[in-house]
Amino acid sequence: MSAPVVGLIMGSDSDWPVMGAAGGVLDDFAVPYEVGVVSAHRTPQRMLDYATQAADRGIRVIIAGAGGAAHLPGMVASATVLPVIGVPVPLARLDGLDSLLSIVQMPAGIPVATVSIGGAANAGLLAVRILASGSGEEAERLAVALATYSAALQDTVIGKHD
Ligand code: RP5
Repeated sequence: MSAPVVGLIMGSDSDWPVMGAAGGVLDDFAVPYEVGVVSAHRTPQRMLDYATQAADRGIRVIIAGAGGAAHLPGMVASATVLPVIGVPVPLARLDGLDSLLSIVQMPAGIPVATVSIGGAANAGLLAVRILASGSGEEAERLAVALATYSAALQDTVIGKHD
């Protein structure tokens, strides 16, 4: 078992039905990852510890999902220099617009790559792309796998109405 290179975290276990799609993509690309519940509001010290220690543990990309007052991705991004991908999790009220705005409106200097509301699969793919943009055998393997994935994606639309 390889050490995890992606940290997949969320504000609550209730986010998993959405965030699981990111894990599914990472599984598909055989990218080792860890999963954890880290809440900006309920476990602030745990969140800071996670963010400040992740790089030293070998994590290269963090995917952080939260709903409502979704401060987790931004707060984590403020305490690490790792790339952070934010996933706005839709809750019963406001359909995730609150989550989206909480995550996307970051002040200059603290970037969070925000995907669409509920867009955890794209968060997983973006993490794979970030890892593929590096150097070395693993990056090359992922680049080839992404090219294969993209080619297969074309087949899902081409010829459907020809
Ligand atoms: C957020 O509050 C979590 O990310 C979750 O989306 C939302 C609700 O959490 P629970 O009350 O279901 O634990 O912090």
